[in-house]
Amino acid sequence: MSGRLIVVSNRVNPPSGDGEESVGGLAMALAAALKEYSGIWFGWSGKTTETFTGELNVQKVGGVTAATVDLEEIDLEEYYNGYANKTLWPLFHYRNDLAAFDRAFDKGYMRVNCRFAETLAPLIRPDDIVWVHDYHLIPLAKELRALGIKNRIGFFLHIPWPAHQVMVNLPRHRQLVESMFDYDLVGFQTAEYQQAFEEYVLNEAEGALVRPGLLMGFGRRLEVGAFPIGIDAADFARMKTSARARRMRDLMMACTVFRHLIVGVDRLDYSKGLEERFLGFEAFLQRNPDMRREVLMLQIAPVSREAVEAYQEIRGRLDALSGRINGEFADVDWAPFRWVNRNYRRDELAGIYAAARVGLVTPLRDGMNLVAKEYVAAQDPDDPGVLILSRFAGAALQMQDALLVNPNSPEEIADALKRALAMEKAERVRRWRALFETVSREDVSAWRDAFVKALEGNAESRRPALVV
Ligand code: ADQ
Repeated sequence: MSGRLIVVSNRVNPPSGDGEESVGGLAMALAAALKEYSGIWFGWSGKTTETFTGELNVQKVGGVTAATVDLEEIDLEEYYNGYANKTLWPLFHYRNDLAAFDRAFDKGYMRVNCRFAETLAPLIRPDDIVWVHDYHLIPLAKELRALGIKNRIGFFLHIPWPAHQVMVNLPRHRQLVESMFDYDLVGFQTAEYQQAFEEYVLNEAEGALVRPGLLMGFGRRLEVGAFPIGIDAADFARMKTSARARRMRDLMMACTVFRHLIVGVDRLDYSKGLEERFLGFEAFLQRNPDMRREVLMLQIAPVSREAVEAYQEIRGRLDALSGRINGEFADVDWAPFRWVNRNYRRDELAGIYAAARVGLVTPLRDGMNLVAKEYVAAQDPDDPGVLILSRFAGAALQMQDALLVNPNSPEEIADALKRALAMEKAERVRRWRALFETVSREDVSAWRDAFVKALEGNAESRRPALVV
């Protein structure tokens, strides 16, 4: 690559590199990408000011150049908590019932995308390529083009693209999708989401599929593709043998002597299927009295997006449910369930995964799900645990050797738990090897390289809009 890579995402939070990284698969993946190429990571600082100044703060964090800008409180309300997390997130995760449609959110979203573009544009040099991330910034390319930026710009969506009939619930859905045609390349996590996008364009935008990966719509052309994100598998493998990871593993082993640990690790989010998962564990305990004392379930779920009501509500329901399960089954010397709402260092998480006989990953919808991949990467090759995975996680397409379940069914989760706990070592090893092979091969570098290559290879595609 001759120029630089400019990565743009809502938050800029490069990991410090000491294992104490922040939550969110995105941050990890982007930092890995930027270390490889020289470049800049641009986005919101996480701070608010009284009035927007557009002042840039540039610093090096963990080997990555971060350029950040502060936003106003109202931006946070309308753009971040509003349009991004109260409108697009629920809708794209098939929770139309939780989606709020409010024109003020819409305006705030457009305003922040415009502010981002105005602050970013002066940083862009002619040879740079720009890689924009996620649902917060869909119209960014349109704003950059309006300012005369002609560079190659790609967009990657980390969350699902919903079915056509779901997408049309969004007021002004056409404007939003049309703005995606200002990118040179739009990437999705899976071929399924790509197809859903294509179907929308064919039906709503007088579209046509010119060839696989090349779409016409709104009288313009757009390259699309599926780029499943992975984890930094090599780094994870190194981390799992670290002293801290081993200490954590030993600690977990010590609290589960004669028992099997079942682990779930998720941001506290209604898309992660936590209620159904808790009910699945409860059903397992109810139906298998002889196995009750043989298991401990640990669910780690740090709170997120606390300013959004739906997140406060689900937390309340989960607190009650975890209390009910322990109240129902615990004994004086034993409780079946541990519910923990804090963050852990990544090396500690690796140790926790390693100690768990079952990784329970059951989102109702998930763009990819990196926890499933981390769980696999952390296992002992000679005595690995079993991954139970939702068929509605993007990861399920690559991880067919997991026990795949319908996350809406607590009974199916209970059955899968029983099967996982009874699984012979030979089968566990066979399944794990296939999973580990995929997780190692299709890792974060493969994802990044495939996307950047596709975006670069697309150099000649900025042609004048075609009128049909
Ligand atoms: P998320 O919805 O955040 O990501 P996920 O892919 O599972 O979901 O990534 C979560 C990350 O946070 C993992 O790396 C995990 O280790 C970490 N994490 C979770 N709980 C933690 C805790 N208590 N302490 C420390 N770390 C914790 C979005 C999309 C996903 C998509 C990713 C990447 O929703 O579908 O896979 O982006 O594209």
